[in-house]
Amino acid sequence: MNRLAFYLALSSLIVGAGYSQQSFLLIPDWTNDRVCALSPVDGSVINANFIPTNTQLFDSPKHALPTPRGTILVADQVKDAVHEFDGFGNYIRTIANLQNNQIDNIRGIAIRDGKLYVTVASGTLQNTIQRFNLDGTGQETFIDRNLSSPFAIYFRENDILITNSSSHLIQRFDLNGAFLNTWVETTIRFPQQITRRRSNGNLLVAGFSSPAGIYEFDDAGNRVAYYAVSSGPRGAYELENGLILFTDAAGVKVFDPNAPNPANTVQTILGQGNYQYIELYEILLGDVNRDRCVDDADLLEALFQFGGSGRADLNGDNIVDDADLLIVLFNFGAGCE
Ligand SMILES: [Ca+2]
Ligand SMILES: [Ca+2]
Ligand SMILES: [Ca+2]
Repeated sequence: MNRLAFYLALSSLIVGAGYSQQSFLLIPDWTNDRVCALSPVDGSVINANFIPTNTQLFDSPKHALPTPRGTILVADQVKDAVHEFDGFGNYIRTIANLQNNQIDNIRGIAIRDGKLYVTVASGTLQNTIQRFNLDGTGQETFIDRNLSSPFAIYFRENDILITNSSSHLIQRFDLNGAFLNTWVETTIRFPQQITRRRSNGNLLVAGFSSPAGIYEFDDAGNRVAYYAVSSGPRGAYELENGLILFTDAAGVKVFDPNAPNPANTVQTILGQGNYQYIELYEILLGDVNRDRCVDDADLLEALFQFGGSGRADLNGDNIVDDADLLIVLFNFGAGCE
C-alpha cells in the first residue's frame, strides 16, 4: 500500500469512528425557548439544549438557519428579532429586531447569495419580505404584495415559493420578487415549512390546519402524497435512513413514508416541547471552529489542544491527538474562498 492510500484508509477509519464532528439538524422549541440538535441520519437527539433555554433572547424561536460562514441565525416570532449564534450555539449578536427594523411577527427566513430574507406578518411592514445583508445592514422591502401572513420562504433554482397562513396559498415569485402565480391549487391549509426530499427530489410541505398533515408535491406542484401523521405539523425533513422527521406542538416525531399506513408508524423522538422548522447544519470535516473553511486557525486549535481535550477532538475519542490533526490536514483548504 502506498503512503497516500495508507493515509486515506486511516482517514476513513478516523472519520468512520467519528461522533463529535457530525452534522446535525437544528430545531427550535417554543416551550423551552431553545434550539435542539438532532441527527440527520436517524433523527436521534444529539443535544436537546444545543442553544440552551434563553428567555431573554427567545419567546417563540421559529427558524434556526445556518449562514455560509457557519454561524446560525434564529428568527423569533414573538421577540421580533433575528439573533446570530456561532456553530457551537454561543450567542454573538442580534442583527435585526422590531425597534430598529420594524420586523413584527416574523416566521421563516432564508439566505440566498449573501442576503437574508425575513417574513413579516404584522406592523408597518405587514405582509412583506424584508431583505438584509447577513450582518443586518442594508434593509429593503423585497416583496410587498400577494402575501397574506407569510410563514416560510423556499428558494428553488429559478423561483421562490412562499407559504401563507391567511390565504392558505403557496405563492410563487421570480428571483427578483415579482409575483408569478399561485403555485398549487390544493386543499392544503395553512402551509408552513417547505423542504426537499433527498430520495426523490419532491417537496414536503407541512399543512398546519385541517386536513393537516405532511403534503408531498413534485416541482410542478402536483400532489403526489399526503401523510395524515399530525394534527398540526410545522416542518418535515427526510432523514438519511429514509424515514421522515416532522415537528408539531407535542414533539419531534418520525414516520415511515413507505409503510402501508404511514400514520401507524409515527414515533416520538423528542417530546415535552413545541417544535418548529427543521434545518440541516453541515460541518466540514476538519473545520474545528465551524466557520466553513478549514485553514490555519483550525490547525492551530488542534495543535494548542494537542494531548488534551477540546473542540479539536474531531473524532470524539476524548483526546486531541494526531488522528484529529490528520483530519484537519487532509481537509485543509476545504470551503475557503
Ligand atoms: Ca416560549
Ligand atoms: Ca475553520
Ligand atoms: Ca480525538
